[in-house]
This record gives sequence, C-alpha cells and structure tokens, in this order.
Amino acid sequence: MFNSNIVAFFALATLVGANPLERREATNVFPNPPTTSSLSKPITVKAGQTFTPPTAYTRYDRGSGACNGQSEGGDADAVFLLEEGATLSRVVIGPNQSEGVHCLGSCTLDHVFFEDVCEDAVTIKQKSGTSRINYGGAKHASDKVIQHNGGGTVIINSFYVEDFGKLYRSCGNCGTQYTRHVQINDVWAVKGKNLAGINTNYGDTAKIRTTKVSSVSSICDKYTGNNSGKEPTKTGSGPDSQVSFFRTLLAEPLI
Ligand SMILES: *[C@@H]1O[C@H](CO)[C@@H](O)[C@H](O)[C@H]1NC(C)=O
Ligand SMILES: CC(=O)N[C@H]1CO[C@H](CO)[C@@H](O)[C@@H]1O
Repeated sequence: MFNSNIVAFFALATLVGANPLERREATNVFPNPPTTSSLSKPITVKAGQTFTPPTAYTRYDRGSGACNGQSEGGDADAVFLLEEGATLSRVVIGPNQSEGVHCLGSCTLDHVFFEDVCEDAVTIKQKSGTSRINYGGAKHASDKVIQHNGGGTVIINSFYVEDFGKLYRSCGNCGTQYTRHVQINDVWAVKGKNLAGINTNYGDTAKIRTTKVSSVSSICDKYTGNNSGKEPTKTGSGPDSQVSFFRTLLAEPLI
C-alpha cells in the first residue's frame, strides 16, 4: 500500500524537475564575453542536447561583415541551429552575424544575450509544442527579435529588450500559416515599437504580464495575416479576447 506522503513527495519532485524556472526580474546588465568564436558554419545542437560553451558567455558570431541589414537569410546563415528539444545556454551572440538562433523544433534558450540583432535574433520553426526564451536579452533590433514562423507556443520569460522594432511577431505572411500563441512574462522593454504582433484571423493569442516598459509605442498589435506573402494589414491593438494583459506578482509561480 502507498504511503500518501511519499506519493506527494514524488509528485512535487516531478513538478520541480519539469519546470525548474524561477520567476525573476529581467536584467539590463549584459555579460562581458571572455572570448569570441567566429564560426564558418552554424553549430547544430542535436535533439534533446544542451550546448553550454566551455567558457560561459563566449561570444559567437559568423565573422566580420556577416550582418547584411534586413536581407532575409536562411538556416545556413544562423549562428546556432537547435533541433527538437535542444537547449542553448549561457552564450552571447555578437553583432557580426545575420540570423542569430534558428529553432528547428521546440527549443529552450537560457541566458542567451544578443548584443546587436541583425536580421532577427531567434526564428522559431517548430510545427507544434512550446519553446522558451528565458533570462537573456537583446539590443538594437531594427525590426524583429523573435520571429515565430512555425506553430505552437512561445514563452518569453525575464527577458530584457532595448532599442527594437518588435519583440515578438507571429509571421504575417508565411506560406504555411498556423495558430500561434505567445506568453510574455516579466519582460523589461526599453525604447521600441511593439512587444507582440499576432494574426487574429488565424486564432493567435498573446498573454502579457508583469512587464516593465518605457518608450514602447504599443504592447500588442493585431493583424490580418495571409499565406500569400503580401504585407499583412494591421487591424488594431489589444487587449481583448485574444490579447490579455495581466499585472501579477513575481512570487506567483509560472505555468
Ligand atoms: C565585427 O566586425 C567588424 C568589422 O566588420 C570589426 O571591426 C569588429 O571588431 C567586429 N566585432 C566584434 C565584436 O567582433
Ligand atoms: C487569408 C487572408 O486573410 N488573406 C489576407 C492577406 O492579406 C491581404 C492584404 O492585407 C488581405 O487582403 C487578405 O484578406
């Protein structure tokens, strides 16, 4: 017969193991990279693996001249490619690159700092599932920081963003469209246009809470997206049934 205390203990241990994330305030103090590694091709982090550099907060880039403004690149131009279930931890992405991190499946970024975003910082290509971007930061994104092209959910926790166009955008005109969800928790945003952009016609949702903003024009913009490559139409801003803003205490556990 089971002892109920033991069952409760194991249930708790399982929960803690599944979600070791602590809510905390975002920090605007970026690490000072001890060294720079200029890659001739992206590093692929295999399914389910974690990549942490030999020296924490090594700066990775693709060499001088690698940022060509807003010209759209592909996976080959990324610094890191994360396969399904891969984690990238404690790295700095330098200015000399164009495509940052591409997640080919659900991924986790922990303490990843983008010093000067070029095309975009993170591109999410998962078909479904949840990707998490925890604790890091990004500066100087003339357009998007997190581009969600695949499906599923993106959760952004305790992230600092400064001088940016959009922190998150659900792709407005990708050839294959999905219903996408975003949660933005405990983010600190300074000087930007928009925290989130979603396509309401595809059923997207955005939940934004405990976010500290200064000089940010809009929290969440709504669009009518399409799958034909046309420029999507902006239809308004939240909150409403698809866009919710909450103010909660940091002590409240994350889901
Ligand atoms: C980036 O490349 C430029 C040359 O294009 C170089 O001057 C600069 O030092 C590089 N930055 C870093 C952080 O390596
Ligand atoms: C499917 C869909 O909603 N398509 C839209 C794509 O964008 C164009 C231009 O903004 C709209 O007119 C379409 O309705």
